[in-house]
Amino acid sequence: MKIPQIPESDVTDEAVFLNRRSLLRLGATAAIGASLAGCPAANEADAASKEAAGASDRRRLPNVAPAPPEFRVDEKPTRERDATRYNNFYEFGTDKKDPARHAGRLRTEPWSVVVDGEVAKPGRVPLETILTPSRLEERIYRFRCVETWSMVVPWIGLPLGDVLARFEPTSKARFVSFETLFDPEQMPGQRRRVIDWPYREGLRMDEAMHPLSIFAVGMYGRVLPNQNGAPLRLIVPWKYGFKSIKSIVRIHFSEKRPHTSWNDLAPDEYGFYANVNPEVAHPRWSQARERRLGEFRKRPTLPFNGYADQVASLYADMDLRRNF
Ligand SMILES: Nc1nc2c(c(=O)[nH]1)N[C@H]1C(S)=C(S)[C@@H](COP(=O)(O)O)O[C@H]1N2
Ligand SMILES: [Mo]
Repeated sequence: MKIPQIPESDVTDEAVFLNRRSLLRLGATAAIGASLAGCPAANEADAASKEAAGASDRRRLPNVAPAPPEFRVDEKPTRERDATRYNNFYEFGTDKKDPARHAGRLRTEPWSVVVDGEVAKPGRVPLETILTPSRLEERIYRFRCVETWSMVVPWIGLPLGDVLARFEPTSKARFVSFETLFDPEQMPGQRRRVIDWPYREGLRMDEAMHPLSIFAVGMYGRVLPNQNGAPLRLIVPWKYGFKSIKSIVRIHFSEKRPHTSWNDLAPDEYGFYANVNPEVAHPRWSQARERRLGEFRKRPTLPFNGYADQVASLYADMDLRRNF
């Protein structure tokens, strides 16, 4: 096992924390259904050769409503290649290139989501049912990882609030949480316990119901590539990227604040709220600036990732330095 040297370029990496931690543990213990499926690559070699050819075999999503102005940033989208080849999806490995290499083996069809907790209509819901009543919409959002890289992505999805409302949360539901698939056969990164799998994230109900929050099923006009969280992921653009949980199989409503993966791992480094905030530094690096994928120079990070006008009121009575 390699002792993790921390190269300068890696100091903002979420994985650095995990490497330290798993070393410690080692020391201690042993030394739209068919419509969304596109054509998943049969195996990794296949996926790799398609990737090398630069071909996108992902299915184009028809009949997508264009983003209204308040859901469309006026900035050049990141190149699709960059957004789909540089990922965080630890279920497939902790290197940024691992998800694009290995996520081809994830079967995204059939897919269903378990809905439970404080809700009038619990059950196991096929993905098609989640998607059918609404028309898909494009949303062009900034996306800011806590590690300080960022991008601008044309997502395709539907308002999270519309979907959640259909399950009829009870009056006790104050939070909603989400879980990613746990299946080490398909997700080889889960064979190492870098995280207490499954990956979990959660939001306060008012955050989830906010019109900026979406379930994404596509990007750049096509279904999501597996490495970006197919077939169903969260996008909450004013929060750090780790809140935007991928490949969701469970939606749970609760009265109490849920446990969430990164907050459980290192509560002083990754808050539950995780609102993008240039004024609150991560304990190991500043959050004042960020680098867009494909760009060289850094730019200032904006409060709430540039969505302050739309979301700051959600936190009017909170101390955002304490509740970071
Ligand atoms: N299940 C799961 N969801 C996840 C992650 C993960 O490792 N597993 N990484 C998060 C982090 S840290 C970021 S920055 C974004 C990255 O999304 P992208 O690869 O589409 O850019 O996904 C988030 N969702
Ligand atoms: Mo991230």
